[in-house]
Amino acid sequence: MKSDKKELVTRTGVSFDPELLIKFDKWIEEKGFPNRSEAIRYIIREYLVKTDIEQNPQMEVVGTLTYIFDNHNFDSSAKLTELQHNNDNLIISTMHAHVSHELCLETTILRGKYHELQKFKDDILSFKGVLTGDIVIASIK
Ligand code: NI
Repeated sequence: MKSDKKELVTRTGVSFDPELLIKFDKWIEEKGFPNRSEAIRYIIREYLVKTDIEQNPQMEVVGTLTYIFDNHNFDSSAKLTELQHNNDNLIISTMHAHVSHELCLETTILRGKYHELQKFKDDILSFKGVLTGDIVIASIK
């Protein structure tokens, strides 16, 4: 059954200097937001969630860690696999792609406490042969 209850919103005004507003409108257009309100809400939500997670390292989160490594310059891919096995409590799934003759890309879906995911990220990204990578984390509360 559809609810007749309307979502309440509060209107507020934001002052911009013209230069910042031009840049913001350009960004809004590039990203495809339908209007400034949607863009501002998105930015605030992102910021609040990020701040909340960073201030609560024990918070249960989900995320993906994506990294590229040089398969030739790798002292042992077995060590990387061992590192993954040692963190099997965090790893939901891993996908591996051979992106070129030398390079491999892996994306790992993770679930655990924020600080555990950060530690895993640091362990992987500091590994010999890993060239670049990043983690995306989201709250699940
Ligand atoms: Ni590969």
